[in-house]
Amino acid sequence: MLVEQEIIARFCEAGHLVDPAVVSYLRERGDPALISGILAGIQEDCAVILPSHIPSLSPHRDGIRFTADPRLEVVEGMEGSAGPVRQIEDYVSLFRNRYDCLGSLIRKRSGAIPIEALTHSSRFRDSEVTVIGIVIDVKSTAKGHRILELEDPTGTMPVLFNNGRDGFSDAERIVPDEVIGVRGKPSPEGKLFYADQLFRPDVPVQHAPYTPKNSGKVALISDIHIGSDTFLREPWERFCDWLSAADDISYLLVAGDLVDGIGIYPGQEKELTIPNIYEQYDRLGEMLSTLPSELRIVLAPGNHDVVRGAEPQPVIPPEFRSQYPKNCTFVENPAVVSIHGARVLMYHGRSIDDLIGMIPGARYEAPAEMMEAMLKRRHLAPTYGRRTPVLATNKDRLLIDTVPEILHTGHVHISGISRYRGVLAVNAGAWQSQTAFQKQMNINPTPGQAIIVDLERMEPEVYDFLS
Ligand code: D5M
Ligand code: FE
Ligand code: ZN
Repeated sequence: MLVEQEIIARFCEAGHLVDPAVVSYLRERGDPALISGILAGIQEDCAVILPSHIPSLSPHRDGIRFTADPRLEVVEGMEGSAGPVRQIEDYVSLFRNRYDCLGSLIRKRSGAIPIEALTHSSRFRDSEVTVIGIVIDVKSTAKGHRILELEDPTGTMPVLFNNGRDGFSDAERIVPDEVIGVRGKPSPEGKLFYADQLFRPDVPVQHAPYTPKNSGKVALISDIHIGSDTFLREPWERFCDWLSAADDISYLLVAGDLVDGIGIYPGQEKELTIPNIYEQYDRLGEMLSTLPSELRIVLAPGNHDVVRGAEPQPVIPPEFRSQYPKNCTFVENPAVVSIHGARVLMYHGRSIDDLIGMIPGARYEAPAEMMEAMLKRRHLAPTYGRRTPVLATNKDRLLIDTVPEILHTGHVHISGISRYRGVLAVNAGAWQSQTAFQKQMNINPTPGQAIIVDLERMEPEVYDFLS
């Protein structure tokens, strides 16, 4: 086994800094000879050792490109794919599908044995092994260690992470219902598993995002909240004027909460300037009609929209779409759109509220950190049964199956940008000023911003239209 400090020290002695992704790769492999191999192949003046310096990790380009023409294609979450509400038994299939998909991502990096092989036989009692399971429950002990119940298709087992161990801060971030792998040793009677190391499905270290050529720019926004008395009409108009003149922006993506809706919270009617749900959608349609007809607009729903709240949320139904121009495409929440082959995973982001409540140190002011948490877990809403309602479906639609080039969310009304292992994460703020509720909760929005991404360079820029 290799511990973090040891790896950093080896590179430091040789005069190099080392990227955290390389450290976690080397810890997983646990082979000190790999470090010597990397050092042998590196130039002396190389300041930071990156994943690209690891000989066995050449950039991985999967070659899946959807089309060049039409340039925008809905890959997942097209109208009609969300399906109806089904029966309670389907939750078994949902979690089985989650375990199979995410477990196989972990298994690619570390062979694992069934939990039953530990609890029912003494064969592995003295060896270091890996098990993969869904976290059924997780809590801290009186002494500050982390204990969790891990379940795979063969059984369950309590797993202990000692707070004195290397990498304990990752273990503190374990949330219920995520799929993890743990390497360690069972106790002599086989009743408890002492974990040394945690594996998440994660984005591969060697992931190389695709960057399309001559593809222009995309504007990422969210949470317009038409109909609310806090909708910011003037900044919105300034944005529309600017967008109409910006002829290198070919796409506008909206990640949900298109309108404020009706009956979303008690007393909402007092905060509405348009109390009719049809009129709210019509108003937005009229506003979008003023934008250039060549702009491709993609509209996904959020928790304020007219469709069911359980995710995946279906597209806004046709009876609300009569005022929308032809260049609008309605998608589900979540959805994947491919722009010139660059994949944008759009998700409203309701689970960010849940993640902030569970992950130590998480803050509303840094929503992009929660997007990283989603990417590491390869899941948009890992924890079931809190504030994010999830529908029983055969296939877990909230899995991050294919790694996107861009992850685009909203919901918390605070913008944030981050890059994680080549994936650009953008939380796109809102067009609504602070509501009475947010004031009570001490949530300070950053409204009136659009995040523009140059797809060829994959570089984001924030434009502020508030004043
Ligand atoms: O959510 C905007 C933000 O405000 C989001 O972070 C949740 C928080 N919010 C808003 N209303 C509530 C209630 N009733 N409970 C808890 N948190 C809330 P939006 O989806 O735009 O309402
Ligand atoms: Fe919102
Ligand atoms: Zn929302």
